[in-house]
Amino acid sequence: MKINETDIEKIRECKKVAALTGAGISAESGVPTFRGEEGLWKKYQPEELANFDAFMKNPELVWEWYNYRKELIREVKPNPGHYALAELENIIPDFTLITQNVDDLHRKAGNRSILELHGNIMKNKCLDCGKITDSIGPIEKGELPRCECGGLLRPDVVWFGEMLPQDVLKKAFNVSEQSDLFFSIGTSAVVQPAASLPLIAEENGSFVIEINTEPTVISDTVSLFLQGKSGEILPELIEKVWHVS
Ligand code: BJW
Ligand code: ZN
Repeated sequence: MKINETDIEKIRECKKVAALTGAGISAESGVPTFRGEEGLWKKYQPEELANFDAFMKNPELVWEWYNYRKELIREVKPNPGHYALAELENIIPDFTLITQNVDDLHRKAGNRSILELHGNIMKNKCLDCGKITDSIGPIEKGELPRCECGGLLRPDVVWFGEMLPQDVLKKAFNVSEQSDLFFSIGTSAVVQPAASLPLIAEENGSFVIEINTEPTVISDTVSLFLQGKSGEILPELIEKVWHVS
């Protein structure tokens, strides 16, 4: 990891820290990302499955994708990148984790100050009565999950063309704007409005660190781009900056 002493000092001084995470932070736990060849499920682009019209047209297909992911997510564990962010929340009293992920791995790692922008894959919402449930009873093959009112259930996540939870989004904008240190970790930074958060942080004078295995659309403008796996870079960075005797 390439980082100079001036940047280490600057980062150490920061008091208000926010971190935005995307699918890449969970990749080392075995959760596939969305974009790029390896991320695709049965060759579908995320835009083709993660939208309401696709669900209404073919709910079986969309539920098949979610059931596959839910089963996978139930089995996986947080990785050193998640644990590093949980440690950061203990080190920095004013720390907020903003995640686009729906896999709950940050909570499992120990973070408590979490803003979930795109919902949670383990929750479901009834299309008729709006009730949220986190359990679905056993379903016969070929059947769709239904609410106790008989309505069709959908995953309680945010699809393309849908509004993000407004209270959560407002808090995410506020903490990004007020941060003096902002991390953008394992996200391609293309899906709005989450992709605006690093830019808003930067515009307001925050020191923005991006951690990603590949350069993204924001890599050229951030204060520091650290290329590599978040499960390796984050523990190393915490060691260098905050583990000082
Ligand atoms: C590693 C790694 C390792 C790998 N270590 N790194 C303005 C302009 C243009 C379009 C829009 C706009 N505003 C809104 C839109 C439309 C749309 C949008 O942004 N489209 C763009 C694609 C162009 N946005 C929306 O529709 C949003 N809603 C909205 O704006 O509402 C207002 C509105 C309403 C009505 C009309 C108009 C406006 C909603 C977006 C919802 C996104 N939902 C999904 C699915 C969630 C549920 C689920 O999980 O199933 O969210 S799509 C998918 O993408 C998921 C993710 O959270 C999201 C972001 O993906 P992410 O996390 O960045 O993953 P990847 O795969 O893209 O990247 C992984 C990265 O990790 C890569 O860079 C790797 O290199 C890296 N990596 N291993 C570190 N070990
Ligand atoms: Zn219902």
